Amino acid sequence: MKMVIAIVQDHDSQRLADRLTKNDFRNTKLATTGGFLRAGNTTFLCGVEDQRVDELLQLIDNTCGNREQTVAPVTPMGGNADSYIPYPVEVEVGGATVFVLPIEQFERF
Ligand code: 2BA
Ligand code: 2BA
Repeated sequence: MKMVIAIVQDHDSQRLADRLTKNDFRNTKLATTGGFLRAGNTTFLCGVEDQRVDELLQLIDNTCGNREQTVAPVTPMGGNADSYIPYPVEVEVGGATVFVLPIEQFERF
């Protein structure tokens, strides 16, 4: 058995929770904060049989993997308009940080 710890953006968390449950991956969801940006993110703990680890990682990647998103331009509120981009741009969003740990013992009391 392995413990998969996945840190994902809040934006992806509801979708990931739904898909985990739908695919019978038992999980626990924690509200967490990134140390660098000090912004909220979501951490999933998922204890899973060894043979389903790859399937789980694939599911996380498909749900939270980096993807391109078109962002509409935002009109600058005064100040420096030099960097203003007047057209939609593609930016990279999403992503997941995942750790896979061995479980020494698993009990349910
Ligand atoms: P929940 O996910 O809200 O699950 C509550 C209870 O619902 C579970 O109790 C179990 O009796 C039932 N249940 C959950 N998923 C099920 C499923 N796919 N099919 C049938 N019944 C299901 P517990 O097993 O005592 O778990 C209590 C809490 O411990 C869970 O709350 C979850 O937060 C955590 N947990 C359990 N197994 C986990 C695992 N493998 N990985 C991560 N967290 C786990
Ligand atoms: P990511 O590397 O995708 O990390 C997203 C979040 O995942 C992190 O949020 C943190 O909560 C968690 N995380 C990443 N690596 C971890 C690790 N080794 N152990 C435990 N948790 C980990 P934040 O800390 O707020 O970071 C947000 C983003 O800022 C990072 O995205 C990365 O692109 C950037 N970043 C973080 N630390 C950096 C640094 N020291 N220098 C430059 N950029 C950094």
